[in-house]
Amino acid sequence: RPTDPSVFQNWRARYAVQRASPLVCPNQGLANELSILRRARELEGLEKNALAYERAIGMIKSYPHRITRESFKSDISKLPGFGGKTASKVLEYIETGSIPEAQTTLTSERYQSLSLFASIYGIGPTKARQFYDMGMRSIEDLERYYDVAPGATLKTPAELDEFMREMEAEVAFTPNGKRVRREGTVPDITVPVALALRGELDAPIPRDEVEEMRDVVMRELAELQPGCVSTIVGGYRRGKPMSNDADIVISHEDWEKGKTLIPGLCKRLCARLYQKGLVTHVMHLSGFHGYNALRTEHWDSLEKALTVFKLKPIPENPVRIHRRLDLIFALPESYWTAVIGWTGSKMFQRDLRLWAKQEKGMKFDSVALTRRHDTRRFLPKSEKEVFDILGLPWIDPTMRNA
Ligand code: DCP
Ligand code: MG
Repeated sequence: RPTDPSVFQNWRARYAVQRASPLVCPNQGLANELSILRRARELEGLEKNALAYERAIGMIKSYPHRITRESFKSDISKLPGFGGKTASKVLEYIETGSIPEAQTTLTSERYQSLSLFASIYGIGPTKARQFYDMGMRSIEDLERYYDVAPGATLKTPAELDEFMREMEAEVAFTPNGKRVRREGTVPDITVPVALALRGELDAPIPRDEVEEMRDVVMRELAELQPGCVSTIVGGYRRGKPMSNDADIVISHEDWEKGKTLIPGLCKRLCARLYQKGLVTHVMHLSGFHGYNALRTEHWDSLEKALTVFKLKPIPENPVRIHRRLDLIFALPESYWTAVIGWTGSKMFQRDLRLWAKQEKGMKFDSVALTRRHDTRRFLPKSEKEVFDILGLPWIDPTMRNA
């Protein structure tokens, strides 16, 4: 279904969900420079400031012409969010082809260390600043701190084995309602694993490998539970030629049976993939409610597994490396909101929530679309239906790169 033509004309609109935002825009150089400033603010914990830049970048991504001195004056300067500071940066770019502050930022030791630290999965801006304040500057400093040998081929910790055993036990026991295992009891292995595997996890994943990962996962899932459906989401779905991870949203084709078949399945799939050596590490599991998960009236969330995955070597592809893989399980009634939420971009998703709340009196998130005044829940049967309910023109995933 092609993008509604009106959204290409709609570049003045306030919400990113009203505009088409291609992966690469006519002013990509400017967007990239502004992104450095946005990232710098984010790393410094200046959230509001970062968001202001992100909004401005989003507007620029939807502008269909090259920005010149003239079009800046007639169009861009009139857009929301292009007041004093942002406007002066855009003007600098128009005059010189770069933004001086962005260039100084790139060469500053602080920015370099903070962005290096925060490039490790599991380290956010706050932790990165703490490390910097402790005097740490390099990856070697991080390795010493976490006691990870350089270039270590990390063995899965014994705790993880124990955890996976427990997990299987729980799955076997829950139908009797005997055991509840609470979240958060697994040791947090995220940063040490991400650090040890960083050379591999840093490498971008081409589209055909993302597809291969999905095929392998779904083949294993079919052995556990026939009739499951899936959509590859994230940057892949927005058309990125290379992704930093693979994100897959999974549900069941049968709207009724899915309500009881989906809960608990994420864990069982993880255990199976782990036994087969396909999932090598489980960084995080969430959205589980013990055996409550099987009492569907209380099951109102998504089950997520953030994992490290490694395909088996094949003759055509003898060398395989570790990849980040996120699995998201949704009940059929949550499937399309989950697909939209996880397709992103982050900006698109944020404005979707805002649009729903401010313009439609609704609440959108990855789990459900509801009307605020009476909490009536909509049950969309397609992605298009979600857009229709929200009164939005259809935007193809490849035009959601705000
Ligand atoms: N998302 C979400 N909730 C989270 C994490 C992500 O709703 N807890 C959404 C926003 C993202 C999308 O899911 O746009 C995928 O997240 P990624 O971090 O994987 O980002 P992308 O897939 O967009 O890019 P890439 O993975 O290539 O870096
Ligand atoms: Mg992704």
